[in-house]
Amino acid sequence: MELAIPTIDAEPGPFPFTPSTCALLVIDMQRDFVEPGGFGESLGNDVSQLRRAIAPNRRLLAAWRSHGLLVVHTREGHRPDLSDLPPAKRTRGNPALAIGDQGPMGRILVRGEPGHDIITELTPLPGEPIIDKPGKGAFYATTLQTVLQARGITQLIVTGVTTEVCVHTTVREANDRGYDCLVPADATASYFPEFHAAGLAMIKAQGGIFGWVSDTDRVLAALAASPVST
Ligand code: C5J
Repeated sequence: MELAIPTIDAEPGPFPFTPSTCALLVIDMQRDFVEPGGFGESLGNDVSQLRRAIAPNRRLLAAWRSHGLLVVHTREGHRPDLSDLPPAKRTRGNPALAIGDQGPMGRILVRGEPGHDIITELTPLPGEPIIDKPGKGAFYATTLQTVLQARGITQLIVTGVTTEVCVHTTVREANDRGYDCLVPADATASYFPEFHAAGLAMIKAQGGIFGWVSDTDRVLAALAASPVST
C-alpha cells in the first residue's frame, strides 16, 4: 500500500509537504524594522503593525527546532563602510534617517549595530544559519542557495517582514530557483495591511504563480501529522 504524501492545507491548493527537505526561512525580523527608532520608523511607518508576526514565528521556530529541521534567518543590512549600498538605495524614500546614519539603535541598517540584530523574541540558536543580505531578496549577493543545497532543501516556509517587500522578493527569487514556497499569512506582516493582503493574493493567484499561502495553525497541524526523518 502506498503512503499518501502529507500536505498542508493551503491556497490555491494542498502543498505537498516533505518536512525533512523543507526549511523555515525567517526574513529580517530585525530591530531596525520591528522596533521604534530604526529604519522602518525613519521611513514614517507605524512599526507596531509588524509585531503581530512575532508570536506565529515563535510557534513555527519551536516546532522546526523540536523536529530537528533546518531554520535559516536573514538580516538586511550593509557593511560599515557602505561599500555594498548603491546610491539608489541610500537615497530612496527620503527617510528622516538614511541607511548608515546614526540613530537611537546605532547606525541604520548597518551590520554589527544593535538595530541590525534580530529581535530578542526570535533570537537564532547557535548553529542556525544567519544570512546577511544587502538587498531585498535573500538570494541576491548571499550564500543562501549554497546553504540550502548543502542540506538538500527543496521547499521553504517563508515568514517575516515585510510581506510585500523582502518576503515577496525572496519568494519570487526562490520560485525562479525551483523552490516550492509556502507563506503562512499570520507569520508575515507589513506596515500597510492592504499591501500585506495584496502581496499574499499575488503569491497564490493564477494557480499559485509564485507559491502557496496558508497559516501557522495549518502548517503546524501538517507537521504534527507528518513522519519526520532528518
Ligand atoms: C524593507 C524588508 N521593507 N525587510 N525591507 O525595506 O522588507
